[in-house]
Amino acid sequence: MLIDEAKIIVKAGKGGNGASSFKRNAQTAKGGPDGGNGGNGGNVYFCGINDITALSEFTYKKKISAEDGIKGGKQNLYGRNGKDTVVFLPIGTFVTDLDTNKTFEILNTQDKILIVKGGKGGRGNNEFKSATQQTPYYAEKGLPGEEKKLLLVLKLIADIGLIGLPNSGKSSLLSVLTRAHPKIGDYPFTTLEPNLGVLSSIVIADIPGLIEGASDGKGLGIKFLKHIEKTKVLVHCIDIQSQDLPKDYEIVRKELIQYDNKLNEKTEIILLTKSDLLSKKEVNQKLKVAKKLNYNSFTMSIYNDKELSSLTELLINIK
Ligand SMILES: Nc1nc2c(ncn2[C@@H]2O[C@H](COP(=O)(O)OP(=O)(O)OP(=O)(O)O)[C@@H](O)[C@H]2O)c(=O)[nH]1
Ligand SMILES: [Mg+2]
Repeated sequence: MLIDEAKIIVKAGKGGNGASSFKRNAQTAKGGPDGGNGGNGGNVYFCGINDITALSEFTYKKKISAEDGIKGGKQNLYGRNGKDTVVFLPIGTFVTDLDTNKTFEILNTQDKILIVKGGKGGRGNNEFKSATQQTPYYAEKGLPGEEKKLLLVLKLIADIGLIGLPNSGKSSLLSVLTRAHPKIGDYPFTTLEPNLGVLSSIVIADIPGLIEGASDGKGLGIKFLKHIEKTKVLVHCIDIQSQDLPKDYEIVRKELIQYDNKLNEKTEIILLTKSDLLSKKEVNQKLKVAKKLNYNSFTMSIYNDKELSSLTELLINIK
């Protein structure tokens, strides 16, 4: 199951305490202060990774922390800094700070983004020695590390999104256009999570089918629509056997718009699928009806090589 959302707590390491001690050895019975400084707490960084499954790490692990700094020691021994933690998130993940509501996106694999900073280590008593105070006992405590509550939401990065009612042939289309092997079945809701495929460097996303009321949570709801927010083109699949093409078309359009009005502005093509199941005459009649809804309408059968190569060409050039 593709994990595309997670709520986590990220905590940086606490600074190590400074030490309070005085030099004592066989030669020195009452030496000066020699308490070393504590190390800084480790930071937590986020980095992008080309792995859409990377959020699955947070199914059980809800708290990410970096190591605390080590406390200072006698003989001016410095505590070492706590180790940093680097967390890898899929490119396209939106990170929202739940306290400030600020959001940013993980865009690439190069940047190492500081999320929470470790606390500063405390100074040892040696650092508090002065002309007037030769024997300070005081040593600083290490400061706490920053902590944030974050919401991670992955929005898949795809160029083309396949949408439509359940059973309209979306996954079948993905499997013939690309090398992806999504599950295909002659029943609704075969697809339970998004699938991605690549057609000569164009990424195509196949999402679970939508039904009337999806925006109110019916069927699998509209939570997968976030994965087509970034696409440039929507391929709206409608089973050519539909008894009421305009109605089936509108059901899906309505849910899209209810989710986000911006989806209304995307380039859309209608694909009347399973064209092999009707006579040529019936196919042409249906195509006429579809063209009234959207002039960019085509017919398609996964068993028809000619239609398949025209569609391939169209999708490659539409980008
Ligand atoms: N005859 C014929 N059958 C097709 C064609 N395309 C898909 N099918 C069949 O239609 C049924 C549904 O196909 P899927 O690709 O699983 O449909 P889907 O839109 O992904 O369905 P959900 O994941 O449930 O939303 C399967 O039985 C397919 O074999 C086609 O071009 N011709
Ligand atoms: Mg499917």
